[in-house]
Amino acid sequence: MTLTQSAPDYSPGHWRSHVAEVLTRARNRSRLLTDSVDDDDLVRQHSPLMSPLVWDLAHVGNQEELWLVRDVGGRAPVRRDIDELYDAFKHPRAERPALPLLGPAEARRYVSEVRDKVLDVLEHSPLEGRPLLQQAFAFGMVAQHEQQHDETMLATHQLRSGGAVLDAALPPLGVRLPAAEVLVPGGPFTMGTSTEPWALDNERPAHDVDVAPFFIDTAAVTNDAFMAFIDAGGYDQPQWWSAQGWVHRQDGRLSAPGFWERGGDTWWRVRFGIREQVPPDEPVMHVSFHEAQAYATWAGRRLPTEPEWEKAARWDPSTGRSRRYPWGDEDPAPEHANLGQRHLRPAAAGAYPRGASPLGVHQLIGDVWEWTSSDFRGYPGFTVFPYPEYSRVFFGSDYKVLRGGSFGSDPVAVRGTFRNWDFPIRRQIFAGFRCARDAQPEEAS
Ligand code: AVJ
Ligand code: FE
Repeated sequence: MTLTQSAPDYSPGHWRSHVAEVLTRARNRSRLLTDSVDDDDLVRQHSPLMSPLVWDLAHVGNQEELWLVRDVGGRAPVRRDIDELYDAFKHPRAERPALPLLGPAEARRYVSEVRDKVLDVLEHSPLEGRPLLQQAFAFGMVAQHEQQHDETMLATHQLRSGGAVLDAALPPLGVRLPAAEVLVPGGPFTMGTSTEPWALDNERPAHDVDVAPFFIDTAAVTNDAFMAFIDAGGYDQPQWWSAQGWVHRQDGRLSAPGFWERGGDTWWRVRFGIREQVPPDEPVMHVSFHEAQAYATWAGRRLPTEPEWEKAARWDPSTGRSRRYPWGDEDPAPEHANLGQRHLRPAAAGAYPRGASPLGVHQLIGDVWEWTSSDFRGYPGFTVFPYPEYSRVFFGSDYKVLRGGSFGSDPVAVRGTFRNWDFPIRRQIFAGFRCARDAQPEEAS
């Protein structure tokens, strides 16, 4: 039995205004992230793991041109000559600074010329007919793409050296949660979606998955808890690490999360150009999958699988239905989750009581991406849409899935079904984790 939400059925007029809003929000953010540094910082490579910010900017414009100006709009190319430069598969990130890229002023002119044409295409498109047009899918895909690169650019800001250029209010304070973990009863639930209008191909189709009963943490693992692992010698004890994880720890000489430094008997961190004491009750972040897994093993627990994470986030025990978000079917609002770069850090546990799932699991959406133990693979019945380079080429055992989005993820680019993935050694993304464990038979009801 599959129970899912019915497809929102909106008119082309609804989609036109919604698309204009999300595209504008994405562009305002791209501008903030690129106007806040000087030209030298825009063209420089702050880390071999990242593109120069000016590459991300023009790449966003180029994807928008390919999908919305040329494909959806059927219009003449703006700059066919630069397609190759901004094709992520032609040039790995480390090579990008040496390419004859558009300079900052040219890149800004290019993206705004493309945007002007896209707004005209939007006005004239029927937003029905071809699958790419239905429910404005291609526009939603492009808005999500820009926001994904904005989050990547935010990670580049975190890696750049020099003083602070970004500023934001503090997130709401944490509130003590009634329980550290909750039981998720066993049984089937509906994973993925066939109805969410802007869900990407890897989130589809909806399918039932049977999950054994398990416990999951009500909040992400904190800096304080992670310090206990460090203090206990966890980074020096191979028994907590997988074989691959131990190689990663040795090669990287890891002894603490990324951006942490020891000063006397205190841990400090640099966060967007500000050096500060590591706040004990914030979720730990800038840990690799391997560090997350080692912590969980040391704690006598494990990472949740991807189906477990999604069941904890979406399954409503009173109806048996899977929700769009932990709090229900409404789009994220500021009281639900720490999303959209409104704050420049994750919030402490309990800060978003309105965003909790029916079972009482908090902050599954926003704050930090959460590593799961699952490889990134297509769901049963997966079909490429609209291009294999978004998801399919990454399927396999090289990548681990992350769920839920971070404080740097825009609401348009996160859902209960949204799947992110990265190499298990990656630490520059805004990722943390929560732990899970099997329920024993006597605990399982
Ligand atoms: C889904 C975040 C892994 O940034 O590599 C951006 C998204 N795909 N441009 C990435 C993406 C093409 C992707 N992630
Ligand atoms: Fe991209």
